[in-house]
Amino acid sequence: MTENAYHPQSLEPAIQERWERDGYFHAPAHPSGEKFYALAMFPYPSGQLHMGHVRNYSIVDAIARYQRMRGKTVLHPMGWDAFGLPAENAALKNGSAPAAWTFSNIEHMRGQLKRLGLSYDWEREIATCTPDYYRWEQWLFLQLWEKGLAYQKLSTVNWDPVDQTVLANEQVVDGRGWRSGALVERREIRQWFLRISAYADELLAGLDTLQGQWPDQVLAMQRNWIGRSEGAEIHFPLADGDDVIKVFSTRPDTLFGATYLAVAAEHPLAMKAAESDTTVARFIERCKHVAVSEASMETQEKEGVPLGIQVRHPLTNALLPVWTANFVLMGYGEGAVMSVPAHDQRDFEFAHKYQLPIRIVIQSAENSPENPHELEAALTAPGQLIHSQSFTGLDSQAAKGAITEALVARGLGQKTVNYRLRDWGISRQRYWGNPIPMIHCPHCGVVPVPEKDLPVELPTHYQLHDPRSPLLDDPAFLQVDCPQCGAAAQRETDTMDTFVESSWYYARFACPDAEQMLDARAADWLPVDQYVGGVEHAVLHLLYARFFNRLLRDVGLLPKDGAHDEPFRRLLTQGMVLKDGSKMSKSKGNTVDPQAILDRYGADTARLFILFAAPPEQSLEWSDSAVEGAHRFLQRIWRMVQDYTGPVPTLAQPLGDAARDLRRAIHQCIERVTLNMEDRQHFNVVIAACMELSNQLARAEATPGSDEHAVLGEGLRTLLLLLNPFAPHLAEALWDKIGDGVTILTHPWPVADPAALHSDTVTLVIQINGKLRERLDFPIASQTKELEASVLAHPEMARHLQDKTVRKVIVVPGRLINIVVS
Ligand code: ANZ
Ligand code: ZN
Repeated sequence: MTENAYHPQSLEPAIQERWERDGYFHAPAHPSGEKFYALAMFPYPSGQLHMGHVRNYSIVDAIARYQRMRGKTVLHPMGWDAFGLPAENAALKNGSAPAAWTFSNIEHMRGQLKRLGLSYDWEREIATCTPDYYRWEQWLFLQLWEKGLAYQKLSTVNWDPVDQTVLANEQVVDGRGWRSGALVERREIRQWFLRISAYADELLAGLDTLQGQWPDQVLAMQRNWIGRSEGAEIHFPLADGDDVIKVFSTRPDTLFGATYLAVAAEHPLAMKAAESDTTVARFIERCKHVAVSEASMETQEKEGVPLGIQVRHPLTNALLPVWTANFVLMGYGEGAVMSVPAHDQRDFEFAHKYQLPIRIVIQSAENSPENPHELEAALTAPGQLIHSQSFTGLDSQAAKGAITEALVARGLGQKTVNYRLRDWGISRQRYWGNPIPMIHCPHCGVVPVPEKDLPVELPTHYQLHDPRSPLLDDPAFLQVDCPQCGAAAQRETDTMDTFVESSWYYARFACPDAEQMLDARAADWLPVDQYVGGVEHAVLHLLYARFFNRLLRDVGLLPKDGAHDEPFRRLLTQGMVLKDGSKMSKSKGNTVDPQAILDRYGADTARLFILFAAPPEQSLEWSDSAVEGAHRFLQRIWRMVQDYTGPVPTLAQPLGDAARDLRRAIHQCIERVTLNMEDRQHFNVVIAACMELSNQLARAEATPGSDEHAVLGEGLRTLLLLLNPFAPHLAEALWDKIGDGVTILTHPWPVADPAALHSDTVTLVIQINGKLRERLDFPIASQTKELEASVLAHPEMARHLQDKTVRKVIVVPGRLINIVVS
């Protein structure tokens, strides 16, 4: 081993020490000049980094380092999404306390991140399970409670009758409790909700401002999730009594085709009918055992039973029967639908199955059928109304408005908008989470914990023996005096969904030590300029964070200036890391431990490989030989720079041909790389361009003192600057040898020199009778006449033109020459 061989195992820690000592990655309290906030979705401290983490953080680190070189003030923080179920599960398994387990994992993973040389401002580190963090969430909860944006309602949970505990969905395996194996029951209990529905319209409109900055697929998923539908609420009076059944319909134009109503099994009228009708009662009971997810609603066999009651059509007064059906969701619209079998496929199938009448009221084509017997499927397209009283002849669009107005005039309906988006249930009956700051008093009901008593600290001393939350059995936590009347009262034992913590951490990073939830620093640093994480967070996390950002604004912690509505200006969703074609996972046993790669090749190789193997948004197939290849590439750069003799001289103009061509290659590379760093973010293309440049540099025959030698020096420096975002340790160490004596970290990103890009020749496409035959170089300043002559005289053209008569030569300047022959 020679003294100056490439030894990343010793080199990288030394460079990291230097970075840390000089504090290069500390962001100032307030940005000076242009700011750039780069953020990766923070990890759950599970214990070990996996390759998905390495990919995520390498992408963001490359961006952060690039932006520093662009002269921006960069904020690049890291922290821990530290509450959650795995800590409880681990505690149950090995008798540790969730807090101790979590903090020791954080210790270990922090070490791994540091070994990767990621340019974090570690002074801003956050762990969400510390009272310093979660107390502000409790504070916000109190504000939301005051505004009516946090509330309680009955909701269903999974109950394990043996372990006597509520189970999270992931603890239910094939309908049984994960530990006890007992059949899980559904129970209704009071739980806490956040009124995200109040922000549905704003969250939807905000998506338009993200167009082009977020992946289209993520925008589409959020739009669907919010699911805005315009339509009408229509009232059908009961034939007996003066009650009405309300339905929501997006097609009021089909009102005259409604032949029956269908209500959900949980609808009050179905429940009432069940009291005296055992068929209805048995049907409702059966529905209870089917999963409530919409997906299974969609695929299950459509079934129903009549309730034995009738309603009047709001415009014809005709009597229609009321059914209960398993495809009607209680949680959507009014929990009831008007069924229009001629124009809705689901209703069509149901009507066929149960012999219910079908009435065609829309004609969508020339010879659209009028007779229901001719129908093989529902006619779902809009069209012209028939058999619809005075509305006959209107088109669907006009009829929607006109029919809704007629309903309004009769007091039997109104225009409405419905959303699929449900309020966010944040209650978890788990221990390792943020306590909801509420008190239950036998006299006053639900009373908020006074602000001065915050935080409600989560006790951390428990040894867990069974899955039941220890908070339920701890009088020291449970018993409290009512803040209103002083009577003995009980604390709320539900904790918050961990998605609450991850909904605002990005804002807290701007002011991690603030004596309030956020201070003025947050407005200066937000929004995050580049957010990067897995596409599995496309809906929940990213929607909740967009919701919270608006809550923070509306409680006065962020400016209402329109520039702070959205938390993440630009989003990149990185692809998965695969091995042998499937996602790396412990259960498949196909993981590669990042630590092993770090130990063997060093951080620069790991990072370079992972960014070279695929564009960031696509999945990446692990390849040992490609890791080797990345390592060899770095070794080669190392050697090239070590072999470069003497200091880099300044360029003396004019350059000889070879030197000029080499210099052009260098500056073309700068152009190409910069474009890909900025807009496309295809770092694999960037690295490929650097590899190509390194080949060109390696071919240069540069004797010291020659102009080519000087250009080679410029080339090697440029290469280090371009590679710095990807292999920062190597770049920094080699910069010591051929750089400018100042760290490469803040060295300005190279700019392509237009004079170097300039070429004296231009390449033209040569066609014969319109067919491509050659590409030839000509002096750039040639006139059309000169070109005509030189192309015909060109030695390469002789074989194309022999035995032919040239009829005409057409020159398109700068592009092509077409020679017409016969
Ligand atoms: C009559 C009708 C006629 C309908 C027609 C559609 C087509 P989106 O677009 O998803 O909002 N619906 C309303 N509430 C429902 C519930 N709780 N469970 C199941 N289905 C329900 O869907 C709105 C349509 O879904 C509504 O418009 C209603 O059926 C049905 F030719 O009303 B429609
Ligand atoms: Zn009280």
